[in-house]
Amino acid sequence: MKKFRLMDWPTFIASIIILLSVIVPLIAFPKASEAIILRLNDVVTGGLGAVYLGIGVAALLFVLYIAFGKYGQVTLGEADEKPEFGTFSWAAMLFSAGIGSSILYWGAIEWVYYYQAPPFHIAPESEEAINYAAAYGIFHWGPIAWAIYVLPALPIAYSLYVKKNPILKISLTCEPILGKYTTRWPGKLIDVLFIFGLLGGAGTTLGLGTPMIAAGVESLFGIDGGGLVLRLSILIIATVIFAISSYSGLKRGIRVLSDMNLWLTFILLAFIFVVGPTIFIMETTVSSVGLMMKDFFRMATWLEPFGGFKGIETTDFPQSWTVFYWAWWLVYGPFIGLFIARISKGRRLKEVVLGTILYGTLGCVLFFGILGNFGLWLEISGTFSVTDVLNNQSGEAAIMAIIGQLPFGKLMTLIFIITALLYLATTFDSGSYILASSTQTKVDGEPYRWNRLFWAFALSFLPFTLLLIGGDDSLSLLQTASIVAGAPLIIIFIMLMVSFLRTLGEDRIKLEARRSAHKERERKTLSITYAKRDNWWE
Ligand code: NM2
Repeated sequence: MKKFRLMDWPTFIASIIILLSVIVPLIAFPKASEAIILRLNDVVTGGLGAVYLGIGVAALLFVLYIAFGKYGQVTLGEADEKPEFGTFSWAAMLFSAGIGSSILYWGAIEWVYYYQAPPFHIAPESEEAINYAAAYGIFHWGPIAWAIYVLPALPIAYSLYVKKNPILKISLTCEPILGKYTTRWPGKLIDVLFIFGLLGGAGTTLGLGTPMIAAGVESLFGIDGGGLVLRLSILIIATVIFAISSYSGLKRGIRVLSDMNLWLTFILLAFIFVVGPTIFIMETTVSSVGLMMKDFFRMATWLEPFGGFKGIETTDFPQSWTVFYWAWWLVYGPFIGLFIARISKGRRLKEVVLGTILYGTLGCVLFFGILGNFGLWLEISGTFSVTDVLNNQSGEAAIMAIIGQLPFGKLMTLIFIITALLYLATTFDSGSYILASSTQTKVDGEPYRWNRLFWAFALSFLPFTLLLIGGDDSLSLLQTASIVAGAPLIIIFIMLMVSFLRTLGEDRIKLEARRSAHKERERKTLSITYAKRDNWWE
């Protein structure tokens, strides 16, 4: 059968088995499974907390080393190649690919959690708590997060444009370590773990995004307690949308959707900025960026090891937040890495690293600065108590209450939920594309349609189940999906770093050998070029 010829059955089947082995017990024994999952969360975040934070710092240091070290000037393509996309559209694509509906969720209410249960044993709702409430979100969506995204992009892009391997599988990027095992079970295991990771990350995203859109629909039409049925219907509608776009490979359609998305986002943020407390927003954003920079390494490494000793309180802040976030960014890392790689042809490694970190962080700062600080202002100015809504109802109700406080509240709610839906669609359209590619031995033009369609639905299985069983602790349950699925990604990231250094080193040695086999003069030029950090590899 022509439609199945290029399938990588072991990877495909193993991924489905793992997915089912999570979903079936969840449906069959919801209560017991929930308890096990939450326990797993404690074990992973408690036991691997230091490893997660370590890999975050390591990712940042690694990409900075690539950017500023001797490889920074390596061009992804021919030596004199110019970037395929202009910097503005590159930055815009990078941001909208890497960010999904979740930034609407957390951008709006992350501060509420930190305000009520602050880090560093600060008194809740105090002035210090407000400072950190505004700054910590920016940290969790800041330089380390984007370093986790850009790290996989580097070896993938290098392999695509310098080595000219058409690569759509993460295992192939580990070839320098795996050698002939790349296409055998170790390589397949890596692909399966990547797939499992992405399914977990998608579980978190859809599990948060769906109730948020449902809450928006409820507030728009004044229905109360649409509840589970409404949520599940919205999840199904969202899935059908990205199944259709992924099936028909509507390249142009998806581009139109992304453009629309950027415009809607822009309108939303600009509107809040102008009609909201503009000066408060500006001042708080600037102060928060400053506080984040001042405390950067403290935030990046804080794990409260002394909690429980000498009566010192344990808050679990780092485990509930920083570890969760790094896991969530990790599971999306290789997926977004493929995308960043695809749009970065002709750029230098240094530009890719610094561009991603800078523009990515900047975009998130705008979201948290405008959307988040508007909510914060409502709260501390006494205009409207967001904390009340969060504590007595839910996170998604709090988000909609914030948006509802704006002039033209209904219209803004509509824009907000359309934006969220579009973000989900664009994220998962490309998600199913990548999952389909990862389960084929080769991709002939595009992965098979049926395969793409399959993954579009498979992406929703886990969130569907989680929504179904999610009780009072549904946030922890959703966070756990990323945290547990993210653990194996730590090893993959280490392999990516080692592989990439090895490839760069080998290519450099090969190049030098080739050159010294030529003339002595070449050699001199090389060292001069080297000194200039020019394009030595060509
Ligand atoms: N990250 C950016 O919006 C999304 O859920 C996709 C989520 C990793 C927290 C990405």
